[in-house]
Amino acid sequence: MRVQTAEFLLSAGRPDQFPRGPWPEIAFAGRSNVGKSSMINRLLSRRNLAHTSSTPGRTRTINFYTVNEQCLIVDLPGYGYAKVSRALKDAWWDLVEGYLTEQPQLRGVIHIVDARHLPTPLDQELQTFLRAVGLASLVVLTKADKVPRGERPAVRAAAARALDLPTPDAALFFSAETGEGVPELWRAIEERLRAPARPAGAAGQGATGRRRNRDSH
Ligand SMILES: Nc1nc2c(ncn2[C@@H]2O[C@H](COP(=O)(O)OP(=O)(O)OP(=O)(O)O)[C@@H](O)[C@H]2O)c(=O)[nH]1
Ligand SMILES: [Mg+2]
Repeated sequence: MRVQTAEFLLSAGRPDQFPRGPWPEIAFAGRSNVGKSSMINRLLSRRNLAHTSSTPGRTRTINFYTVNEQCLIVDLPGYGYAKVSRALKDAWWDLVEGYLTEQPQLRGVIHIVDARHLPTPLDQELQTFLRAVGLASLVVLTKADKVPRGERPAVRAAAARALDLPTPDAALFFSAETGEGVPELWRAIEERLRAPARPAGAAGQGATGRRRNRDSH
C-alpha cells in the first residue's frame, strides 16, 4: 500500500472508547517491548507516530491510527512484562480481550514475536485465543536484523512449531531497522483488509473460557 496519510486517531483505555467508524482494522499484538510500535512506524514510513520506548510495559492503552482514510492500524499494549501487578495484568487483559472479541471491524491480528527468542507461553496462549475466537493471524518474526541469514530457516521452523502453525515457513521475517519484510507484510495486511468481517456471534467462546479460568484463581 502507498501510505499517503497516516494519523493518530485515538487512544482507548475502555471499550466504550473504541472507534465505531466504518473502516476495517488490523491489530498488532505481542510481548511488551517486542517492537510493535517500531513495526507500525516502519510500515507507515513515519519516524515516531506510534510511540516507541526502550522501557518495557509503557503502553497501557489501545492506540488507533488512520491510514489513507481507508483503514485503521491498531497498536495493542504489550503483554508479559513481569514487573506489572496482577491487578494491572487483569485490567490489561480485559481491555485487549474486549477488543479482540467484540470489535466488529477487526479483520486480523499481526502477532509479533522476537526472532532472537523462542515464542513464550504467553505467545502460545495468544495464538490459542485467536484461533478460539476465529481471528486470522499472521506471525511476524521481528528484529530479524539480529539473526544471521544462515540461522533463519531453523528459527522460523522452531517458532512455527512452538505456535503450532500450519507450515514451518508460515511466519514472516521483519526488521524495523532495515525495512526487511515491509512489502510482504503490507501484501498480507491488504489481503486481510479485503476479507469479510467476522460473522456476528463467531467470537467470544474462547474468551469466556479464559475469563472463567482466571476468576477461579
Ligand atoms: N534491532 C532492532 N531493534 C528493534 C526493532 N524493532 C524494535 N526495536 C527496538 O526494540 C525496542 C522496543 O521497541 P517498541 O517498538 O517500542 O516495542 P513495543 O512492542 O511497541 O513496546 P511496548 O509498547 O512497550 O510493549 C526499542 O528500543 C526499539 O528500537 C528491530 O526490528 N530491530
Ligand atoms: Mg509500543
